[in-house]
Amino acid sequence: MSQTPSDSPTLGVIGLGYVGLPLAVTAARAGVAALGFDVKDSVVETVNSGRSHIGDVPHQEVEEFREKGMLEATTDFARLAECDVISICVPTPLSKTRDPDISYIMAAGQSVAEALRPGQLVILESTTYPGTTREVLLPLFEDKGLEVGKDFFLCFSPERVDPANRVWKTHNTPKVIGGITEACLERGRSFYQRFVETVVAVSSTEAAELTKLLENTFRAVNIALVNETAQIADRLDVDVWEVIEAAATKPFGFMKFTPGPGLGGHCIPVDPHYLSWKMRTLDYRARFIELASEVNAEMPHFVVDKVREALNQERKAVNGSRILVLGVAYKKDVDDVRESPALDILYALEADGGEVEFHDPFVSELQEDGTVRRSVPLTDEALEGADAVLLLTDHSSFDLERIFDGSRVLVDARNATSQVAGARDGGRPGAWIVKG
Ligand code: SAJ
Repeated sequence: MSQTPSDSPTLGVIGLGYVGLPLAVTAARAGVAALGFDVKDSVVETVNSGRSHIGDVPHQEVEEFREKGMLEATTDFARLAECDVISICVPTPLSKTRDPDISYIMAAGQSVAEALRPGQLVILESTTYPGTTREVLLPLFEDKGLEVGKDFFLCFSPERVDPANRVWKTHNTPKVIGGITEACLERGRSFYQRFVETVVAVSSTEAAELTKLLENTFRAVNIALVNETAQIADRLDVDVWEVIEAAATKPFGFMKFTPGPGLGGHCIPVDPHYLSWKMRTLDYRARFIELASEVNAEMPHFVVDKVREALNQERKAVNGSRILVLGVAYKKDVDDVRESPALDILYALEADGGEVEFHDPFVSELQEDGTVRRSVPLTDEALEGADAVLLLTDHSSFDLERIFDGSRVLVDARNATSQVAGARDGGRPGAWIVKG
């Protein structure tokens, strides 16, 4: 690592994923040397070779900061002692029983505790339940005999990365931060102000933790609302997307969300459960979160029923039919299939005897229970040979006219082909079964 100017701290980033790597390169761009820590040798080797494994970070950015000696990656967590600021950006998934799994935070916290030295500022960025910073991380550090707010500083600042978002990046997305003490908050605020345009201070780490969970619960609940509206509209034979577009003309008091095949990603389907779990320990039921989860989980079944209905109109059963799924990523223009509802739909159709293939330009293969499925090329034969084509992820690169014209039966779970359907004889814009 190059010797950074004494007035510029070295930032340690634990977890070089879709949050950590953008954070590291954003800091490096502002002249803050970044030392990335990851448990995966492959990630460390990729970064140190000047390449990026994260879609939102171009290779040349990693290469540039490597060459300038402003970015390095390591698996040696003892080097945390070199860092003046340490940001923890590790996954916070759910366990098999859908409870919070903070094992990654605990592991990172242990590593930080072992290397902790006076003067360091530690910031937890991973989304977690209110109380984690104070109840889980702080004791690990105080066990070292150091005093928070005096010898070391501890904050929570939620990450707000929206994968594939071309407008809102780490540097221009307002950053909320809360400290264990006022001195902690000041250290955290002044650090982020070096490379984040807007820093929003709140009064505690719990307030910052709950802010993030409100943001993502807001999305999960509103997505569930439009998904329920979609099921209501379907029973009323009304085009739900037309209704949503009309409602979105209201210049105040409404925010547009769109129905889809369900709720995917490693954040929105997961984060609210951290809050509902915490509330159960405080003998309170977070009903909106639980209800939203139920409604969103209905959508894969709703879509499978639409495929069944579309085939039935052709006097075919799912069993034995060839079904081509277009897009398995959890949302457009990303390569992530975590919690993707497309997988539930694909496996359900297979369980019903469907001969299912998928094409996704971002996802080359799926591995499930030892079975590997590979993305097939989107050829005319693949489209015409399918008894039903099912569009689940509306990647921007999809040629929607070709897909519509080449399909005998087309079920569209994203209303992506509505315009094409409206311009074609027999097309049904705004329906789920847009052709056939
Ligand atoms: N979805 C819908 N209808 C909508 C919006 C989303 O069905 O109107 C679906 C998507 O297809 C996807 C899921 O919900 O399967 C989640 O989509 P998302 O874009 O809300 O979730 P993420 O995980 O890609 O990113 C979100 C961030 N997104 C936005 O703010 C737009 C943000 O909430 C967080 O910064 C991020 O999760 C995180 O890390 O928490």
